[in-house]
Amino acid sequence: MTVGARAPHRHMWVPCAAALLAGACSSGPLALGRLDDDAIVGADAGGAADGASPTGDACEPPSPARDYAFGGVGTELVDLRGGPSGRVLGGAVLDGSSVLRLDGVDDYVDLPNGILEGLSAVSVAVWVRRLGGAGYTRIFDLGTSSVGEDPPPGTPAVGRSYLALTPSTGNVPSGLAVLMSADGAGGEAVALSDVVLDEELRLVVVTVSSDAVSLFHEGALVARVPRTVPLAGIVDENAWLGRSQYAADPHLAAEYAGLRVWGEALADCAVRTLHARGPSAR
Ligand SMILES: [Ca+2]
Ligand SMILES: [Ca+2]
Repeated sequence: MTVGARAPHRHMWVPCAAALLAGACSSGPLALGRLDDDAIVGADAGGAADGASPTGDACEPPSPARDYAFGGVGTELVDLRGGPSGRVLGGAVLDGSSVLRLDGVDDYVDLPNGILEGLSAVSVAVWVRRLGGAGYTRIFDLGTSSVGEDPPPGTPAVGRSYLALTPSTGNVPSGLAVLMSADGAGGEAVALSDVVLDEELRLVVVTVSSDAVSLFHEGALVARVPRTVPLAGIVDENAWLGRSQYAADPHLAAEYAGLRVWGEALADCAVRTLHARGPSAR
């Protein structure tokens, strides 16, 4: 069961007042976020909203808590912030190109446990190039399964608790979506969009505040729903890129060029700044 599946709606403009004042956002046009009418839960639902900072610095992304480097060689995904490394598994390797390619068969990245531990808000930014594949693949999936940590390949398992980002689902609209649950599929809440990832490198950002779950594509807000699942209810012992807690979901074929995590919900405008600067800027 999903909560929040909705019928299609109108477009709306998402203002960037702080960016205009501070000149800190993209020099491009204001972002057009495509939102459902019932997905808007308040002007500051995403955390520190545009215009929230009297000093005009809401557009400047804070330093991330974790910042994984895809420019290495081998199977160790180093955290530039000094935290524990992730491991690249299934045969994929970092080749020094700044891009990690996952084959969509059995490749995935196993990130350290406890990324969500102790957090009441979080943001995850991923620069990813989707290379196709079925629905319900996972750009990331931070959680655990019915058989706990590290189920061997082929072990039947379903998701128990998770914060996950998928390119497509069986919902309407069926595009890029956030899936969040502390109680399996029956307790799943979703933030849906009609964004279909093409085969270009794209920035996708998920923010979870005390009030809302927000989804951004290329700096633009594309979905925002009330947060109904507590972050504290998620056990993140399987923190994966490219692999789902649900064993039946296929692995994702994709290239990754950046992954950052913050222990807070980024302001909408800060997400646009990230997009404008690209994956190599720090
Ligand atoms: Ca492989
Ligand atoms: Ca683990």
